[in-house]
Amino acid sequence: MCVGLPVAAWIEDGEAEHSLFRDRTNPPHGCCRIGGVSSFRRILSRSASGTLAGLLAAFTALSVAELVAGAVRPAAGPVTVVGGAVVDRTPAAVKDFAIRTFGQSDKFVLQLGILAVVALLGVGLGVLSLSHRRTGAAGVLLFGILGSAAALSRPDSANIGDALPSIAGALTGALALYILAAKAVRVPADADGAGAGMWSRRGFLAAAGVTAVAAASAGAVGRFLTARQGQGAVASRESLILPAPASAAPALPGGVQLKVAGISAFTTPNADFYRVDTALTVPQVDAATWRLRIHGTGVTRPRTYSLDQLLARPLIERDITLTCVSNEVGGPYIGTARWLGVPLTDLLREAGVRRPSQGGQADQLVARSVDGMTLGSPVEDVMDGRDAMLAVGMNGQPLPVDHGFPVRMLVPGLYGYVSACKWITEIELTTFDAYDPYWVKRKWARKAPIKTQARIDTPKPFARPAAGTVTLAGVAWAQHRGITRVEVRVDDGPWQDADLAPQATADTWRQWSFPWTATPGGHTVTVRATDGTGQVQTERRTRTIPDGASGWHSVFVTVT
Ligand SMILES: Nc1nc2c(c(=O)[nH]1)N[C@H]1C(S)=C(S)[C@@H](COP(=O)(O)O)O[C@H]1N2
Ligand SMILES: [Mo]
Repeated sequence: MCVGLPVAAWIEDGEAEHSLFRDRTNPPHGCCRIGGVSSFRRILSRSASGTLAGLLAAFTALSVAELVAGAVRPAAGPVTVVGGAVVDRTPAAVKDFAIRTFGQSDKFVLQLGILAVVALLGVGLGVLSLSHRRTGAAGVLLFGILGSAAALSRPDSANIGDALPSIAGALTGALALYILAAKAVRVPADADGAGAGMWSRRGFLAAAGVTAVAAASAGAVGRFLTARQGQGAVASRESLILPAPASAAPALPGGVQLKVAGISAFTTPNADFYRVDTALTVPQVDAATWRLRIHGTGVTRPRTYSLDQLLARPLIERDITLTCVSNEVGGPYIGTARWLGVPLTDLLREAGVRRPSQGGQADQLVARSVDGMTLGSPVEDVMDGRDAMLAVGMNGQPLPVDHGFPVRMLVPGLYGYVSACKWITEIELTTFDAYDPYWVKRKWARKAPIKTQARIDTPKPFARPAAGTVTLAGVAWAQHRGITRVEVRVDDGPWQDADLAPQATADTWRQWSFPWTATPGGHTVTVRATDGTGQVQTERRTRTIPDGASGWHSVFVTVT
């Protein structure tokens, strides 16, 4: 290595590379021109500059795309649209695995994965572009075309403008790669001595630095514009004043919340409420421009409502427990909130819709969200007198943006994926024969009433409680049928009745506890519930797909 040059080692390597070219015509001079080592350094140095050029080109492409997306439509950004396409095509088993492994960070992990793939592609194209500059740049453009195709095929894609972010990003990225690759391979024609090589290397580094700074600024401005687009939604949410309900929620009976450490809160705070959806960027809906359209088969009076029109109607307030079909036995995707909303049956009746059992033509209600998600519910269930609603409030607050602001649907007793459309904007009456909504296209069941389940909240699996009285406690649910009994079994012993907290309503979960006289050693405790129809929860274990997990929850503990 040539000592004495005040630059980083890999720049010296670059210098060695250029010197090596000259070695063919000039006698070697300096200190480190031994063939094997130098050509190794040369390759290393070439791949280092190719790698850097490719990474910067990818970074430039994504940042410019985010900038344009921020100006046009944030949801049309390449990471979001490609992520959305991946989510839509992910087989149920992989999705289940992702939810199990990464929980609610699954989307973050997906985005990191996409960035990693883009970085790798960038590196590949960067190294390629050192020898094939045009091909490298063309490669970037090709990914731009793929990105814009993904953008245009998203269900919420409104117009051709959604292709712009990917196109603009790819054009800039390709240009950056072309220029950087040119600088990276340039050998000064009349170079004489080590200095000239170093200067061309400096030219590359300077270009790389400028590119990095420009790309980072574009990305930052993009972020800023995206945040500003969301402010309309945030501001309209903050200024929304919820009307008082015409029909308030029945007061919760005293004691619905057991005083046992480690048991779930009866009412789940909004911040702790589980979230399950396919949205990579949460839809930011401005309440002022939001509309709900009701139309379709058997609708004699199609109508479109604004939020103010909905809020002017008599509202109901109800405690309802919502559950996700992807909840494993003992899983966390369940929560209870006090919801405020417009009774859905009233709106449907006004539109002329009748239940199928009363001669109505439509047996499926398809709800559509602003991001193109579709969820289908049985019209019979929605209109059978239960408190199906278009919710605007959650625990005294306007709906949080994550939970569907400004309006979401809820049907007590049905899993979320067949009832609980967030960011709803359209209700279409149709038939189960005529239309399969999003999850049904992906092999989930057309109809999915919530299965009876009991969960042990405390003790936690593998806990080591002290011998003596150990309080087993948890929740049980069978929405719209209610819970009438919970039983506990220790190891292979007899089933014993747990103590039940009062039932708030048939649409909410119910807490239970059991004072267990625990003896030292390993024990398995199991719980099962009986619903309001007298049906005992089945022992048969099923997977979550196609219509929800069944089986008993048990926990192994070691009593000390
Ligand atoms: N627009 C939209 N609504 C949706 C979904 C979705 O992916 N997109 N997921 C559904 C599912 S599977 C469930 S379980 C509930 C979850 O509601 P939460 O996130 O408020 O808990 O929302 C439902 N509504
Ligand atoms: Mo769900």
